[in-house]
Amino acid sequence: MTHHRPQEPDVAELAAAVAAGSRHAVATGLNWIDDRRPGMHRRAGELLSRLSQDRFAGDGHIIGLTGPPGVGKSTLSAALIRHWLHEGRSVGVLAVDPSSPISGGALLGDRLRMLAGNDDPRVFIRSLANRGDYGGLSAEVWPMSLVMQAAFDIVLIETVGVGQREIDVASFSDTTCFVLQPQSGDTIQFLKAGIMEVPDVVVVNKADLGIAWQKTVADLAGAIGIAGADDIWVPPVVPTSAAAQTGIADLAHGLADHRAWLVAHGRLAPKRLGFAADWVLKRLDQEFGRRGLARLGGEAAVRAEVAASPTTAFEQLDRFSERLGAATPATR
Ligand SMILES: Nc1nc2c(ncn2[C@@H]2O[C@H](COP(=O)(O)OP(=O)(O)O)[C@@H](O)[C@H]2O)c(=O)[nH]1
Ligand SMILES: [Mg+2]
Repeated sequence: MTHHRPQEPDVAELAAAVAAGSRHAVATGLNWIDDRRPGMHRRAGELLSRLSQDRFAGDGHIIGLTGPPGVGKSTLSAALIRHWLHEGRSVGVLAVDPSSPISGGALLGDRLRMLAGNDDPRVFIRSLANRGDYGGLSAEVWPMSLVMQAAFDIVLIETVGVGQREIDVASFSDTTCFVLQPQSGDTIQFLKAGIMEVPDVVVVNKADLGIAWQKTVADLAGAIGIAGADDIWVPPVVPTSAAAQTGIADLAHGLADHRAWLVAHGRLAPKRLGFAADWVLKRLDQEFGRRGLARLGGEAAVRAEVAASPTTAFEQLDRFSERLGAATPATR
């Protein structure tokens, strides 16, 4: 799918409009990232380089909301959006919907739009549906979240987290929030067994359905409860009802607390730098495979170089590609 229009705006103009929070400009920026033709992809890289200069390690909050289908992620997103708007904050949402046989593709974004309304200029919702290509999709989410981060106070990324085909939200979210509903014994076992990575915030939604949530909260706390050392974040377990809109403020506080904790412990900037490296590695792997990576000295060497360089991930990817003597530039 391409979105070329005869008159594309100038990169500097578009970057300024994105930074000013224009939803139209954000939509254009996301289309640029999505556009697979060579010229457009290079322009997307330029846009991102401009946007990342001041916002890359700066403010904003990128939150990944994940969990099995049907637990109430979209309903909860809508409730959170209302909460944040009430606080005077703008919100961008990426609904990552990998044409799941369960949710039936584009439903996720549509449902969210229906729940949250899309007429407030401070809310922007984009659905990534039906791409088919899982790896490609996950590589695009990070640059897209950067565009949205430049425009909005909060970026929320809803993904379906189930099974092995899950998009790794932890590789682009400052804060990863896992949502489940009462009596989710499997998830608790996965956490206990270390099969599932411990999220930063855990939500037990549908607390309106009866008291079973209390046991689920206690079981979860038992499964993830690490004795609170000062340099270890202890994930809060927050009961909510997205339907009855209870616990939403607690959840918003839990998410904000995690971000504040990252900043206080000097972890936010390194974490975001890690996302940049993750993205560079993903793209190198897509285009040059394991061998290409090995020729650059392996993953650790690439990570170290990304961390040490003052330039953006996009320029770095170009340089790595040049070094590999690529016929096709990394920005395609
Ligand atoms: N009783 C109850 N139902 C809820 C709650 N949150 C969501 N639901 C319902 O659960 C179903 C799935 O919700 P949805 O937000 O689409 O879940 P998602 O697939 O995780 O995004 C819908 O029928 C919602 O109305 C809640 O807090 N309580
Ligand atoms: Mg949903």
